[in-house]
Amino acid sequence: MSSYNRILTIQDISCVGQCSLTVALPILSASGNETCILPSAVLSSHTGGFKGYTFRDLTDDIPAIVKHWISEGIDFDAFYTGYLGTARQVELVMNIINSPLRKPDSHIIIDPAMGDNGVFYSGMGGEFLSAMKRLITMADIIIPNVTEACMLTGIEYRTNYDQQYIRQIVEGLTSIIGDGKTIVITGVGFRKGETGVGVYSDGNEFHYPHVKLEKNVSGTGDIFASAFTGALINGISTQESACIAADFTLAAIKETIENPVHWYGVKFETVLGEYIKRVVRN
Ligand code: PXL
Repeated sequence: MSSYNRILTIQDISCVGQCSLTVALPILSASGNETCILPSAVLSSHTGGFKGYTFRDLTDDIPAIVKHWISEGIDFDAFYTGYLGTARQVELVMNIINSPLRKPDSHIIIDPAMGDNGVFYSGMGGEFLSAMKRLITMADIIIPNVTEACMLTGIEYRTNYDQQYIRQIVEGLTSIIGDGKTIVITGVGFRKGETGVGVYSDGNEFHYPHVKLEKNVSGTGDIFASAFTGALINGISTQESACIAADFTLAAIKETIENPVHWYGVKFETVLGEYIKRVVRN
């Protein structure tokens, strides 16, 4: 089933912290695909708990990088975006998706990485949100968590909710991105101690619940989105890709949960072998 695709992933390099590109690159490579990167910024660490991190915005480098690729006739089978540093960068990503780097059948997968637990990540806010609302209209698949889904739709963030609340969010997202798209929402749980992933497309609803482990760290959304993208690109259905990605993320959290020293991320590396067994089907 697997074929070899060229994926472009656009997100930051957080040098320390196991998120964004330091997660996407190994996981997508493990899925058996060529992974090209466009670093949106270089930070000494992620912004979720480290103090005094550095932030080098690479926005000004992006147009020349893209121009070079176009002059070389390079194109990509899939575009997968994660954390982007600024609203202007989001606009540049829209230009990339509209450029000759895209093929008619390229997959466009957008993780609107902006926040968690009801709040924006450090340094993000309204202007960024407006830009992200425009970017997601270009996606085939979006992968928000509940916080990001609420920010995008303007629906109040809640931690206790029922199916109707999630349906309202899905309707709101559909009205932004249009019909015929797939919405994958992470962190959806309807019972105490439960979380999970929801997959919604064209009126179809699928929910894969699993135990909620109390390890709230940056990067789990990136691990999920990268694992999901790798599976999907290998021809696995959106629902099965979501289950594989959820199982992988949970296994990675389990590897780390007992270790307070490893507070900043999760050890996905030690469970990559299990992921490969499920997504590489030659
Ligand atoms: O998607 C998580 C993430 C990625 N990159 C940076 C972050 C975070 C979350 O805090 O700070 C720089």
